[in-house]
Amino acid sequence: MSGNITFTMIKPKAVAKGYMGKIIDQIIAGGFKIKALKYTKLTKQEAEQFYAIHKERPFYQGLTDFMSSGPIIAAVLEKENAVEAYRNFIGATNPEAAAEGTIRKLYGTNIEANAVHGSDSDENAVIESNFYFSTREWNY
Ligand code: IDP
Ligand code: MG
Repeated sequence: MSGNITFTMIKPKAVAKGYMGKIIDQIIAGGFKIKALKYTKLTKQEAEQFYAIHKERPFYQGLTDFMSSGPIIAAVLEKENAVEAYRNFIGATNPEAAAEGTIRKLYGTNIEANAVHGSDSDENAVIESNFYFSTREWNY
């Protein structure tokens, strides 16, 4: 089961620009099934906890300020080989380097405000899903 799920967020800038409907449409059209979905906002402390793995990186303060700056969409997605499939689907971290037609290329503003998050491993997909949702909300 865990090999078939990934976790995503639509980041504050993309929500603020009104792209959430278009991005959700693209995710569904890409064959990802939505298992759980939430419109919410992170506190600075929650953003720091979510991105704790990056706390030594120079962009950590800016990233966690940004991620707590406005509402986001959190979602658990299901597809075969979901983590790798979704990372390929959304494009490279830097929207300028992302492939044409990908969500980050179409809706990203810059390397920080790159429209969406995607889990980097099956283990982190579970941890990140559990960060936002109770197990019964996504693991059914
Ligand atoms: P990923 O989202 O493609 O997995 P990570 O390296 O895990 O990329 O970085 C997490 C997030 O941190 C990125 O999605 C982006 O929002 C932000 N980020 C990564 N590198 C930079 C940078 O060099 N400057 C500013 N923000 C960055
Ligand atoms: Mg990452």
